[in-house]
Amino acid sequence: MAAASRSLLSPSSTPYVHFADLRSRALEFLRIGIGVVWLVNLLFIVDPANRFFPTFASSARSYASSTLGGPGIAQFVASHPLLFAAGIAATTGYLAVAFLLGVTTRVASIVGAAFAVGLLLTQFGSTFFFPGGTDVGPQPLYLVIYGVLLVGGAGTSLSLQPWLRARMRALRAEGTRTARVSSAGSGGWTGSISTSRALALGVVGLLLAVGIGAAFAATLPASSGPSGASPAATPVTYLNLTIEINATMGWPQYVPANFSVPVGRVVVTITDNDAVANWSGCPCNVRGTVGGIEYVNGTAMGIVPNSNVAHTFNIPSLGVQVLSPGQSVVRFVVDFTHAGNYSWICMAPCGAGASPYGTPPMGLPGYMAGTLTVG
Ligand SMILES: [Cu+2]
Repeated sequence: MAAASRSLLSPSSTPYVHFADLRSRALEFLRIGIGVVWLVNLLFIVDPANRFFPTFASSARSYASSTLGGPGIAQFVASHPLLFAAGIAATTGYLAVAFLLGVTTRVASIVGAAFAVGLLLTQFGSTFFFPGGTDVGPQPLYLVIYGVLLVGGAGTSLSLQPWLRARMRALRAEGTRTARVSSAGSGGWTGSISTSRALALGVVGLLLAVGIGAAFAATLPASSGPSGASPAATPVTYLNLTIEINATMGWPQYVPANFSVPVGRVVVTITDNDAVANWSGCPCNVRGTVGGIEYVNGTAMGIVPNSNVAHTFNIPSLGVQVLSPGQSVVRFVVDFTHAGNYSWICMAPCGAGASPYGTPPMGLPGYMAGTLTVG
């Protein structure tokens, strides 16, 4: 480590950093490891069971509440699902091939780092939030790995690139001498390169990405509608619930507590007339709704501030959780795909006794529990 640090930091060292065999082998395993990560991502994307493409728009929209600088980017991505889903799939495929085979690893490191930064910025609010954190959690680690690969090169002894370069050289040798291309260093693309060349490659890559993206955005139509590209989820039913104080008991209750909806997409509105209530320790992440969000007084939220959560609306068997702040109107969308009777409950400690988790109306049917019939 000390030797490497010296050669990296020494002002008299050349821009080409030379690593010991062991170190370069370690770099290669790092490269192959990140290639395996991208291969797993690619398999997830292409497996129809994961519905990556059909649910892309709503997934993108679910990051609106956690995007640094506002929901604009997530909403733009959600309104161009074809462009961004295809772009992410293509990028994932390229990174898997590049890192696994050791081809154009320098460019792949820059592309991967740009991708990681994009994910970090758009999902910033949920990156360090547990539970409910997303797969964006390891992105800072990935950034470090890309940095190491970019600075150190990714090694060549286990990669396809030297063979490809030899082929290219052989082909070029058959051509004219005027087509000679000078190549700096022995390692070429996978070897160590100077900072200026890495920067130049980065700028070229960025310009290419922006150009291709702009071309796609200009040619592909934006999908319209409040819920993105899910025409299969129609027809839409509207369900209105209120939370009121029962005049006789003085307890809050859902009205109605038992209700029916048809199979399909249901837009639920909960008008919570109960008082404002802090719930410290609230697992306040929205789950099971379209896009993983709810609207509180018109604002999209994936995580609701626990400074005011009076009640929740949970359907445990469907993994649905919606938070209801006091004195607010909550709206969310759920796609019910199967007919049946589903129990719903409120999970917020709203009992009127000394222990609010265990006293009525908490858990009391007709107040903070009931049955939802689908079909
Ligand atoms: Cu409650």
